[in-house]
Amino acid sequence: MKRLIILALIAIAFTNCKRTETPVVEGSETTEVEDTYSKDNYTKKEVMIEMRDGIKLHTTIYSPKDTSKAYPILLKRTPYSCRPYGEDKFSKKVGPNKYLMEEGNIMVYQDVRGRWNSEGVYDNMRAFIPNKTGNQTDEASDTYDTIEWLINNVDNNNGNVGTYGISYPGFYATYSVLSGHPALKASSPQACIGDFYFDDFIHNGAFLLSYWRATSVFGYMKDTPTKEAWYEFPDIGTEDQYQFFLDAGPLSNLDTYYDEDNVFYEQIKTHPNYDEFWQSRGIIQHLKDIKPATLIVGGLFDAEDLYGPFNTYSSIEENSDNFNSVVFGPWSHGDWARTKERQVIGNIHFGDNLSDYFQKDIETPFFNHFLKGDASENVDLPEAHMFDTGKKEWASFDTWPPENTTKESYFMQPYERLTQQANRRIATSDFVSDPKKPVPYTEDIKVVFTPRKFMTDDQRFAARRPDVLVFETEILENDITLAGDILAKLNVSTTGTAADWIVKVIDVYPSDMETPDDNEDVQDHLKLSNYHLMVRSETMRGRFRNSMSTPEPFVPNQKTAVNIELQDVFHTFKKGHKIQVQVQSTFFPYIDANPQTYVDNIFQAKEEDFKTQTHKVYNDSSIEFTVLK
Ligand code: PG9
Repeated sequence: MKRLIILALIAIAFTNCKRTETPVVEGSETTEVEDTYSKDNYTKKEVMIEMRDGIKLHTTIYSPKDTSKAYPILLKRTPYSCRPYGEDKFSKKVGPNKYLMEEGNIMVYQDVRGRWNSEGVYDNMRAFIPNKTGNQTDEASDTYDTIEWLINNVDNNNGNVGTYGISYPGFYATYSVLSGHPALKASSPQACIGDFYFDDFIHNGAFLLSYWRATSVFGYMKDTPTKEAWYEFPDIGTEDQYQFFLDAGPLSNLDTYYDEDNVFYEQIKTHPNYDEFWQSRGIIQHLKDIKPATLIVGGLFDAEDLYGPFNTYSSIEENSDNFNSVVFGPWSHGDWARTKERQVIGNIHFGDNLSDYFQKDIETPFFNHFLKGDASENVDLPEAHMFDTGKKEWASFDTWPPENTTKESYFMQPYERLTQQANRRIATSDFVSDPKKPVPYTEDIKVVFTPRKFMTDDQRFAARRPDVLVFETEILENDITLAGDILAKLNVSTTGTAADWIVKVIDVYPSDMETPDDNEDVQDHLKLSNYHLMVRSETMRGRFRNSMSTPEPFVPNQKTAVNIELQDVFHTFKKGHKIQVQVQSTFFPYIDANPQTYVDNIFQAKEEDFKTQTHKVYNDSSIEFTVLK
């Protein structure tokens, strides 16, 4: 009865909940000027560049006032706006970093088709058309037409163009290398989305409920160019998003917030499987025979886009002969473009001036070499520059993953043991999974635009729940360094016909680990003693265990293989630490709760489909690490 009253109250609350204020969206680095450097040293022009099909795209051009020399063009195409609009209003920072700004480059920003002050119709992760005919367009042709106009109309350019961007802008940077324009010599896709079925909104078929509000930013289409936001975040009337989503129950109860005008959310709901809708929008498949030099950048604790940068780098590396390099640091989403000195994520301090080092000693030399220097000479940059998040130091490799690695398996044994030998006697570790009492993905209940900080959260709160299985090594007698991907090979059963499986890899700090008195990073209720640092996690919606496109129910109580690939790590588990693996079936509200009863489309599941089930993990389940020799 209580739930019915709650649902009734929610239904009443939903009807007229629209937040009126215009949210400033993540990723829009352009802000009103405080620092006058850009205004003092750059001129600003705003133009509408016509594409081959007649659609005009808003383009903002910042040119150095010093016209004594020619400059490359650094282009960022974005869905997040070219704000501030107006030729008399300057962004505080122009370009990828302050070094490139102060050296002088022509910095260009463009609203992509269908966004903000550009004309046209937006399409999320617009599909690349390899053999366009006539006036057919995609983001590659829009990039080509834009570069062609810039090269021929912007004064003082040296004929060389670079592209860059973080996250969605990173996707457009990746897309740019498919344009084929000869002036495009270098591109730096950073935290670049590769495929929305594995980045951001969905992970291996599980919908990221934590992104539900963000669908409003990309779902509502505008019909005319605008310099003001046309979308609104729903006002959920609380700061406790765990409780909000828990009380909402089945996803269909959220439909009162969005009507069919939220085109993107409608698409997510009607394409639960990895079908042609999603497959056609993935860009990784097209990254072959790439000509411009590429610098792929990511954060090892990036909660939004890990699949994208790792697979963008590896696909280009396998299928092209260009200069292709990769940098992954101890960063969350976009940290490397910021200027904070202390690099801290959650409770963990990784070092100082790491972003500035990247901007000054990697990103700036990369663009200078290929856009200003003699690109025929070898650039003095490593193929792979990676940060060991356990040792907290950089290392360079000739390849990524490194060649000198081996695969080592650890088995999930009863009594919470993780061992390199599997016990021959079959046994299971069991837990009861209640979708109405889901495991929180973090202790932080606050409403977020998208999850970020949780990637280094302490996992003791989860380890102490009966619906989270824990498997842990003895205290390590030697360091062990993981350098590459991780593969969880679960053998499971459930009393139900559907289940999600989440695997977390955790670095357990020693119990005598001290928390420095001046350590303002660690939350008051925590200490680094016995800290359970999450190094990597991943989710698999069990119905997609054999195919992302063809879902299958579980047969109740039948032992079933579920393999989950976790994205690459570079982490040394030091002597005295322990490796811990956690397995659970809810991760809320990071992902939506699985009803644990097989239904064709979970977005249409009913209250009665949600059932408590008992899950088992067999002791021949293992986790395979890529270990640096
Ligand atoms: N990849 C990030 C994102 C995409 C879509 C919704 C929310 C976040 C980003 O572009 O920042």
